[in-house]
Amino acid sequence: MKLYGSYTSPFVRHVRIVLLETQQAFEFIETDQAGSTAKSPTQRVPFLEDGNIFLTDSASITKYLREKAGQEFCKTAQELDVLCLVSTLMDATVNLFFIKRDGVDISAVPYLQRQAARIQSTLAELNQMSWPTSTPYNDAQIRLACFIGWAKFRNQIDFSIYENLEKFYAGALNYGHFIATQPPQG
Ligand SMILES: N[C@@H](CCC(=O)N[C@@H](CS)C(=O)NCC(=O)O)C(=O)O
Repeated sequence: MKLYGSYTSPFVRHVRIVLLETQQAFEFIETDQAGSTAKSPTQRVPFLEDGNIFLTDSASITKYLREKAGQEFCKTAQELDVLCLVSTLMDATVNLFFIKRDGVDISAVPYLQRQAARIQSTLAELNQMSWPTSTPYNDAQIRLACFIGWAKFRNQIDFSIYENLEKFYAGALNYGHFIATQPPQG
């Protein structure tokens, strides 16, 4: 099984944690933008090859790996909805990060302002939910921890007003597979 990705992507980190949790052997192929453009129609990472299976999104990859290991992926519609909220948040924040890196002033573009507002309203909603402070974590929770780790690593969000999320993240920092997959420091 080959996982294509980067060590900084929060989407890829979620998949790497699932691989560690389910103890499945895999080859990690570090892939930059040129590599994802050449190999995946989404031109994004992660993507996964397993024999003749080819998957292009972290959610379908996670479902595949859980089911391959005899586990469930998002047991309820509610858990799936929380995972979708985190995915939307992650997608909008990563998108703004790349756009800002290209030198665009996001305050000058109305749709990018909408993206920024979506990030804040989703964070506020997630901050009101109840989150565990230790393992076991479900996939929506693992994904949220990956998002917060990435947003801090890239200095994209000030979490000081999201106390509940900070508390959740502090707990996740004690989780072995989360520690083992952190983005390269320095
Ligand atoms: N929906 C995708 C999103 C993946 C994604 O946005 N990956 C980012 C890295 S964090 C990427 O490859 N971005 C490159 C680009 O947008 O060109 C998933 O869940 O796998």
